[in-house]
Amino acid sequence: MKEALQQILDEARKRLQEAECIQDAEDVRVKMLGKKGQLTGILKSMGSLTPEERKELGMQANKAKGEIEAMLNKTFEQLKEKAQEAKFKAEKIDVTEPGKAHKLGTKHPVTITIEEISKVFKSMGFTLTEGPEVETVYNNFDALNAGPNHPARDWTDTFYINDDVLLRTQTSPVQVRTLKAQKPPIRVFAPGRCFRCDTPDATHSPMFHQVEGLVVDEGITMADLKGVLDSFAKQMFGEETRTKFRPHHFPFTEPSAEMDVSCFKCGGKGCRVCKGSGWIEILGCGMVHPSVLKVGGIDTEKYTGFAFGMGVERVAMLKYGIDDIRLLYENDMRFIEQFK
Ligand code: 2NM
Repeated sequence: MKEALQQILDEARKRLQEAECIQDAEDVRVKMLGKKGQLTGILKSMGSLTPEERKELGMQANKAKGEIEAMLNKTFEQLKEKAQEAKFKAEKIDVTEPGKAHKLGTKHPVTITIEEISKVFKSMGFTLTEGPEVETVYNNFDALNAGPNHPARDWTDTFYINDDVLLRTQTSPVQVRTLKAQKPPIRVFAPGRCFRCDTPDATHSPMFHQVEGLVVDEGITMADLKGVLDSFAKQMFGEETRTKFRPHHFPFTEPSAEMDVSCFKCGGKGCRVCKGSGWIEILGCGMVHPSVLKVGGIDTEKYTGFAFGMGVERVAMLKYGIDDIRLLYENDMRFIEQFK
């Protein structure tokens, strides 16, 4: 029995020295001190001994048990520390590692163009205004002198939501809201999304952007219109840019015109961009029709105004040499990333 105890002690010591993880030490504890353990077995078998033998062996067995428990505790401590160290080592942060670079997005060419146009009009004292993309039929058509039978109202060209509500087909309703809300002098521009029920092709998209502008004050004439828009063209396309105004028709202006700019690619000699003409059509404009001013409660004896509107995608396509409007709305990063 004594020898058996010594053997148990030796084995426990040896196995604990070799233990590499907490589970190894736990296995030793179960094997020696567990319910079916070796030392427990010895203690259980002591019933067959004489009282003297039992006393003697009992003391030794308890001593051995104490020793094993002490060794176990020490080993558990050491192994816990070792595990902690390994964990810290694995978690160590190398602050000299190069960081993961996050890819920065780029501005969309339409955004860039709106910002460029806005910068020019802001520099001339215009205030940026915005309005809802879901508009009333009244603000989008009636107030703009496009009467009940005007072709632009055709349901095939317009996204109607119901009889009285639609997706705006132009940003002019923003100007209508401004006319109703403000008193002259008025000097505003309105960039924004517009919607027309067009089948997409190289030059049409059912969603597109416009920038429109409006000036109302005493004594505003066509000369103001020409001066402001000529200055815009020079700031936008280069100081050497020339402009010309051709008569046109819009329901909300009278007289109306379209403005061409001398080709910023060839300077007017004729090239692919201007299709050989030397001129590029950029915007529509005119003196605000008195019936539009009256909608805003403006005294048409005292005040006059001019307005203009341009397609942002068209300007962006001309500036960046993009030949298909659909490229702007396919979200192909290889395309979008080129405009920085
Ligand atoms: C254009 C062309 C000409 C225009 C008119 C107005 C309003 F509301 F003041 F009457 N806003 N925008 C206008 C005039 C728009 O776009 C081609």
